[in-house]
Amino acid sequence: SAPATSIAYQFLDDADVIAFARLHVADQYPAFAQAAALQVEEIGDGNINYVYRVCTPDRLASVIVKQGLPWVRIIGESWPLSLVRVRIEAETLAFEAECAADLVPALYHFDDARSAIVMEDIGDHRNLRHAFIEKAALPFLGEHMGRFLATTLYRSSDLALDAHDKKARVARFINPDQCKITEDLFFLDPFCDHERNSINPALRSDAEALWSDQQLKVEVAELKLRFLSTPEALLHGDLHAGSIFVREDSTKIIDPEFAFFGPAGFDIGSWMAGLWLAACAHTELEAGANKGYIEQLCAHAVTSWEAFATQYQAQAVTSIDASFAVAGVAERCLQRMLSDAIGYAGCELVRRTLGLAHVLELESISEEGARAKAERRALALGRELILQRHALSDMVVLDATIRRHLS
Ligand code: SR1
Ligand code: MG
Repeated sequence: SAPATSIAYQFLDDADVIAFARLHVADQYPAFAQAAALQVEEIGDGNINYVYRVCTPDRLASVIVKQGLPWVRIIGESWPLSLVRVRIEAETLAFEAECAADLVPALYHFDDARSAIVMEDIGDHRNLRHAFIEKAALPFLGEHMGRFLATTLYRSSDLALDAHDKKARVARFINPDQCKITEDLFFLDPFCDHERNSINPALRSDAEALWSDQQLKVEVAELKLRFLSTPEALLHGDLHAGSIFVREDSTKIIDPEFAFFGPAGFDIGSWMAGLWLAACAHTELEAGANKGYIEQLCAHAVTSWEAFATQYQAQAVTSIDASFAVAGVAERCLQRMLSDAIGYAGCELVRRTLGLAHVLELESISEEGARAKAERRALALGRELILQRHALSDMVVLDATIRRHLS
C-alpha cells in the first residue's frame, strides 16, 4: 500500500521511475534510450522496500528499480529504518559479483540521494519458495550455494584481506537498524511471549514449553552474542529461501540489505534452515508421498556444505597471513562455522514457526492439523539443533539427525 507520508526523494509516480531507469541504464540498454514509451509495474512482495520492473513495451528489455523508505514497508512509520541499508545492499551486490558474478543480479546503478538501486532483471528465475512448493529438481542448487558461501565468506575474512582493509570494511558495513531487526525477530521474540509473535493457536502449549526452557535460552543468548560481536566475514545477513531465485540451471541471490560483518555460520545456517523448513512442510503434504523430495532437500544441505568446505579450504591455504596458511587452521575454522551454522539454523526454524515472519512453505498448508504437525516438527528440530550444535558438528551425524526428525 502507498505510504502515508511521501518523502522528497521518493518516486512521485510511474513516469518518475521510468525516467530514473532510462537515465541510468541507457548505456547498457540501448533499447531503453530508443523506446518511446517504457512500462513500469510494482512487483515487490517483500516486507521492507518498493521494487519496480521497468520494461520496453515488447518486454524484451527490462531492469529492476528498488527504492528504500525510512521505515519498514509492511509496518509503517512506527518502525523507522535507516536508509544506509540501500548503500550497503549496493556495495554488497558489487562485492558478491567480484566473488561469484553468475550468482547475483548485476548492479547497474546506485543513487544515494534517491536511496535507489537499478539492477538486472532476473525475471526468468522464480522464487525458491515456490520452486520448493512445486518440488522442482534443482540439480545445481547445492553447488551454487556452497560456492556463493565459500567465496563471499572467505574473501571478506581476515584470512583473505589485509588487516587495515578488513577493519575499514567492517566500519563501512555497520548496519545497526537491520541488525536490530534480526537481534529482535530472530533471537528474542520467538523465545518469549512477545506481542510481535504470530503463533498458530494449536502450537500455543509447544511455544510455552519452549519459553520455559532455560537451557535453550542460554544457548540462544550465546548465539546472539556471537552475532553481535564476531565480525568474521561480510554476511548476506538474510539468506532465507525468499532471497534466492532459481532456474533449473541457474541460481541468483538477491536482497543483501541486511549485510554486515558477522559470524560466517549465520549465513550458512540461515540457508540450510530454509531447506529444512521446506522439508518439514513436505512431510505433511500429499499423504507422506513426498519422501523423494525431502531426500533431495536434505541432499542440497550436504552438497552445499561439501562444496563450501572444499572451496573454503582451497582458498585458506593461499592466505596472505602466514598465521592462517598453516595446516589445520582451515579445518578448525570449518568446525566452528558448522557448529555456529547448526545453532543459527535452529533459531531460524523456531523464528519462522513462532515469530513475526513465517514462510510460505508452511503457511500454504491448507489443512490446519497438517500445518500444526509440520510446524511442531520444525520447532522440535530447531530446539535440538540449538542444544546439540557442538555434538552434531559433523555433516554425517547432522544429516542423520535431520532425517530422523523428518521421518
Ligand atoms: C520486518 S522484517 C521481517 C523479516 O523480513 C526480512 O526479510 C528479514 O528476514 C526480517 O527478519
Ligand atoms: Mg529481503
